[in-house]
Amino acid sequence: MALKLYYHPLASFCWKALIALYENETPFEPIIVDLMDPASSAAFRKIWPIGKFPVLRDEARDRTIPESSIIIEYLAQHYLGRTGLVPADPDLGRQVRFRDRFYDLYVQEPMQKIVTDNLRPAGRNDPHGVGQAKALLQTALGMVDEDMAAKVWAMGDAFTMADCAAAPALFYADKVMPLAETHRNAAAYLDRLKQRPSFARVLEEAQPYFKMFPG
Ligand SMILES: N[C@@H](CCC(=O)N[C@@H](CS)C(=O)NCC(=O)O)C(=O)O
Repeated sequence: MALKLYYHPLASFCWKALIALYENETPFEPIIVDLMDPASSAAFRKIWPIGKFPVLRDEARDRTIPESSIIIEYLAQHYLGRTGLVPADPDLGRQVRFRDRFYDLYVQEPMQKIVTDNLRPAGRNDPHGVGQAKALLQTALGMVDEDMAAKVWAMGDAFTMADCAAAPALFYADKVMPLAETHRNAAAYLDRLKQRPSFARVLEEAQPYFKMFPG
């Protein structure tokens, strides 16, 4: 198998890469990394010393591709399928990349800050940082709600990398700040994402691991 994906089925950034792979039914070998297991973690750090996943390995081209957005760009470039994910048009491409950045930096990262604070040792919590993350998440979700008032997907009718980023970001944001009552358009968008077969498959595969979620 040319492509290998190093990932964990519960990890939100890994979901981005999985959605892109499943969208186009791109064949790959899934390699689950268990960061709690010293051997699995050490083996993974040999591939990517930063130790964050997802990481794609393309044996055919002898390339190691870290970072979820870069993985999706790489797939769009070398393993193009029926869902383009990153439009070739420069202006549309920039808009997709902006929305991808928006969901990663202003939804997913503050959500992670809030969730991972629950994993800190007793007495080492960061209430100030969590407060800042909640305020940023609130602002970002308000913007998503406005942006999604009249669109099916983040870019309109076409499903793109921006939706790959939005799906995990909104799924987990909804766990820490429920959307249904306050952000109806964002909640409806999340429902559409959950029904998209690529994301539905990711969620189904994550089911056995949800008990590990520190919410
Ligand atoms: N900017 C990176 C972020 C990757 C990231 O934060 N991954 C998390 C899982 S969702 C991770 O590896 N966490 C383990 C750790 O930080 O030790 C990307 O887009 O791939």
